[in-house]
Amino acid sequence: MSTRIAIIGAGPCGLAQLRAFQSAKAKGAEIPELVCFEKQKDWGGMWNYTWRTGLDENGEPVHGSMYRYLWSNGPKECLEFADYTFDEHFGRPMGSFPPREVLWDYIKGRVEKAGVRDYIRFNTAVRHVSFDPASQLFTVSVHDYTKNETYSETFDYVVCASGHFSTPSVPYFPGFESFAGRVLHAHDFRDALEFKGKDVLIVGASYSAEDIGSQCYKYGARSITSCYRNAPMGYKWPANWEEKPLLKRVEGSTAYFADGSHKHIDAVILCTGYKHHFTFLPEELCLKTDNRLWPLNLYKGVFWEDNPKMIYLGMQDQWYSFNMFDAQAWYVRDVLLGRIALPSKEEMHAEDLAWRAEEETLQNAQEMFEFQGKYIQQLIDATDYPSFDIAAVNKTFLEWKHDKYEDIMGYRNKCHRSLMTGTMATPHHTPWLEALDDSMAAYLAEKPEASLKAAS
Ligand code: FAD
Ligand code: NA7
Repeated sequence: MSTRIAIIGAGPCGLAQLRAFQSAKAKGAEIPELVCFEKQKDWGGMWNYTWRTGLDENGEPVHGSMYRYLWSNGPKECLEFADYTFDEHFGRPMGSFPPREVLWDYIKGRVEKAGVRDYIRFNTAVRHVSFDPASQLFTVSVHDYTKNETYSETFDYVVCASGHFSTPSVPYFPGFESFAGRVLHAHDFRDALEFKGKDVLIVGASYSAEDIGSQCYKYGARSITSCYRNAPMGYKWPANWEEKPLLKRVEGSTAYFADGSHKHIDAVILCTGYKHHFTFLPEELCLKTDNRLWPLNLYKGVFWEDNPKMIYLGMQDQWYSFNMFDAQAWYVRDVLLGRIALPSKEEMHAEDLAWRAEEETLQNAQEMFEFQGKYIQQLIDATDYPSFDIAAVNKTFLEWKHDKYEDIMGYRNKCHRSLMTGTMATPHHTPWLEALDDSMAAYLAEKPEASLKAAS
């Protein structure tokens, strides 16, 4: 029987793995049999928006954490695929921070061109994975919701690409059970218009806090109060946005903070991050980590050291995203094709620990994205993934960070240059704060739609 590889998830990581193998096949290599299991009905992972919250139509936990009106929070030039550029997909320059639907279209364009959809079994959730040391095979048990049928198959390798921004991390604060308004986690946030005219409390101080608070501001919340555990975000917020130290408790509609202050609030949005959560994996194969740049026990950030036939993609906290997933997927492919040999377990672990030691010295954002860039460089140097100028991507990240500190509601109006093609982004027709329609049609239109112009 030929070598069989199970890929769990058809988000950007799972699709990167399929594309990596397909590109080797296109160059004449013999590739293993690939089966990608995806519990949703379509591909794109997080970028495939769902209005649902809680359980999906099959009773599975809803995967999606993305919300309406979400625009890229980093420059698209930093995540661009090196083998499929924005120019190739859209045939024209555009802004640097496109809305979700535009990026979803871009992700889909590459895999449609590669013709890898037939490898994917949609509407099929992975329920359990086990490994038999005697046969050296994995058994993967899944439920196919189209046929309403559970079945198992055996594989030589498992690539876990199920994402790690889906299972919410939900802290408790005293008084929540009797709070007068709504308490929700960022995972269940869908439409900022729900909070129009309301006093919103955001707990957390990272990407979700910053962006969900900005969404609420943009779509007309009366006030935003964000509170932090360790350090404030420290941007120049609009007049109706205040940063406070951590929430202590709520009573009725009043929130009390660690500095002794209190404030009226109508709703609490917990932007408190996500858990790496793999209900389908047994203890001996299960990655346990918090959200950080160097999770331990993964050689090259991907191979489970105790059993390197078990592979994880995209488990790091992300400055880099799509092109990092590609770098990982190409490297994994070349190991699985026998082009790169893995060292001994001891050597793998020593290298892993050295990366972790370096990660622990990182002091600021610049050092962090440079660290991740160095990691990616090492991976792409080992494969035929098209090389790109990582130092220049790091420079773009730095400009973006600077732009955010200058103008947190305006950084998305800035334009950056593609490091793949040299194409300079062009300003979007409407400043982000005024662009209320995030559809791809509105974004790609030459001018704002008449109805929106009339409304402004
Ligand atoms: P995912 O995109 O999460 O895909 C995982 C896939 O696995 C899903 O399709 C899921 O259905 C499937 N799956 C999970 N469990 C199972 C199972 N048991 N069986 C079968 N299938 C399963 N990144 C950026 O670069 N720019 C941004 O602007 C940005 N914004 C973000 C905003 C939000 C709100 C969130 C949550 C994330 C954002 N990200 C952003 C990060 C984003 O997670 C990555 O861009 C990317 O989607 C990660 O890809 P992935 O394939 O690892 O995971
Ligand atoms: P992150 O980046 O993991 O950040 C989680 C935030 O939540 C961070 O500020 C944490 O505080 C805070 N947090 C976590 N637990 C608590 C408790 N118990 N109390 C208070 N604050 C807490 O997750 P995000 O959702 O922001 O971003 C994840 C992805 O989604 C990212 O890729 C984005 O692009 C979208 P800390 O700063 O550690 O004190």
